[in-house]
Amino acid sequence: MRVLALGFVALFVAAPALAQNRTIATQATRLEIRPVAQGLDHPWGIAELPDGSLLVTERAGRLRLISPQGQISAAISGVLQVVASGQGGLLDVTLAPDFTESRMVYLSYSEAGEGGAGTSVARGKLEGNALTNVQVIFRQQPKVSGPNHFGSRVVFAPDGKLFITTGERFKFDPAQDLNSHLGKLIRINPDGTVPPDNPFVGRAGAKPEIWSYGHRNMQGAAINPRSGAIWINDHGPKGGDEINIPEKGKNYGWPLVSWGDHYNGQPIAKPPTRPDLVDALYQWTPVIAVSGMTFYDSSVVPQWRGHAFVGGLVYPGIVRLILDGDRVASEERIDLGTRIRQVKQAADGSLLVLTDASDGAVWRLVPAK
Ligand SMILES: [Ca+2]
Repeated sequence: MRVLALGFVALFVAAPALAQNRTIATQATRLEIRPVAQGLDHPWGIAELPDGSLLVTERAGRLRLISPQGQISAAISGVLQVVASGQGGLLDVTLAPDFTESRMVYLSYSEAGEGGAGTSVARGKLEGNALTNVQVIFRQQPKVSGPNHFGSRVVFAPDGKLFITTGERFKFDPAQDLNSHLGKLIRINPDGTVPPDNPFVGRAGAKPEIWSYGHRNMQGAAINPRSGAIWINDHGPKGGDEINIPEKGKNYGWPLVSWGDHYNGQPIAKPPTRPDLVDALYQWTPVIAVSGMTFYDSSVVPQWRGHAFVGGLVYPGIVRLILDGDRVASEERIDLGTRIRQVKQAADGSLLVLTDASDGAVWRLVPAK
């Protein structure tokens, strides 16, 4: 026990002094914003361990463990080399559903290789302050030049399959090319093999890992606990951020159609959808610049139960999507005063958010007493 306790202390470095708690008004409840940790360089992904500690990625390529008391560990060893440029770097972190036994952690990141860079996913076993037996289970092909549109979230479905959101690397047309992983929702087994019931298995000239296509840059995804389906959010161009519930084999339209227009002012064909494509479930014009996503399934704030939350980068806060089944009935904007990279419900019914800054923070949002 003594050795373990010493090891635990050695794991954590000194934490900077935290900002003060503050409270804000929302429709359901007054919310207290409690800083948990700060001094993180563009934190991107967060996963809560069974003991209440938090794994957080920093986009520059570091994975940190944050104790329940807010102490930040030294960088965890074993994380693979990332391309930390533009929107690329170390991105999402997700625990295996059997983490308590397996200690397996999944990381998405931008990886260099022939042609440039692409989104990859690796997994490894968390042992103390190290990831061991690290193995790459997915590599987006082809790798291309440029620092934009890597996606990416990594989400386990209730059936144990792994969804990986990607981006089209700011290359537009490849989102429609089934022989490319760019702009696709990927579905694989946790070991990287392809489930035989994926929609394009056995089709010549198509990548078998593809679940759905015609996506632009999906930086948020979550499983709706009521339906078991994956929901994603996708950055639109100038206008047209989207929410979709991607179905097997379907085409979500980018860049053939969009609710927005190209940044250079060039219009995109209207109407924003057509019969052979799936229209967005919900869209924002002007954009909020969607980041992460979570579903709220706790009784701590009963008015939020069954609703989704989406982070905003341009809109500085989180948006509550008030759902009626699979329809977005309305939204509530909760201004947090800064760019938000991820929002995730914690086991205790609070919301954890990551601020997007070079001095980024983890905040916990709880009903004020
Ligand atoms: Ca679309």
